[in-house]
Amino acid sequence: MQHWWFPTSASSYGAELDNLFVLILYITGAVFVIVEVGLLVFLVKYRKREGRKAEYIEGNTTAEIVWTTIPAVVCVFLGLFSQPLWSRIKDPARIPADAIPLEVTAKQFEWHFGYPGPDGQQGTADDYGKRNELHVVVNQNYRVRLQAEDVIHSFFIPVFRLKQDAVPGMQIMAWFRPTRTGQFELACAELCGLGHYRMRARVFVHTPEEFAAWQASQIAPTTPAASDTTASSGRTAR
Ligand SMILES: [Cu+2]
Repeated sequence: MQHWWFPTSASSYGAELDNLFVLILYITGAVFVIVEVGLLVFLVKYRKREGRKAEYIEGNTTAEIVWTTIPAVVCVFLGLFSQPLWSRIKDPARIPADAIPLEVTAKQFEWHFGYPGPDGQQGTADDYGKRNELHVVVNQNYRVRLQAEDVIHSFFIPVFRLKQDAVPGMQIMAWFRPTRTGQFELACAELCGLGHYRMRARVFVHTPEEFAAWQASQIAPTTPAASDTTASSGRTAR
């Protein structure tokens, strides 16, 4: 289900994560309202009044058991209930086998995307790289190997509902399948220095034909590069 107050959901698991978010919001929201209303009612009901003495209460075991058990049950339920979805999204062993590998390197303050080229394999001669532009094909699985060169960054594509820290010295896997064509935002979601606010990239979700045309323009050195500033560094040796 698409919730009107969320950004567009554009990945295979986006809608399920949104539903989980809303479920947790309903539960915690209900608790919030009950607690705040109770607080206000008690404030008024037990306010200072002439002729009424304050009472000394030592505690109420029944009440304590109830207000400990209910949150514990709710938390354990939410943990068990959400586990299958999180494991499908985050478990590296469950990344779809046909996923295309992408190398993503974060550094102050930019993103570098290493593409496997037409052969779909990383580490071959037809690989190419692009700064701050992530180009993918709609309805295709992608496997991202995330690395950071300097400090901790966070790879965040809101419309995909994908957020994953990039940690120096670690190679962290993530995956996604875009379900909507268009241009979206990728932002660093971990305060990583003075330029953090501008550490963003654009995500282009293409049709297969559009992607093929874009990829051809990246590989053929004779093709005139686009006039934007990132184009000059479009090809890097890897
Ligand atoms: Cu960053």
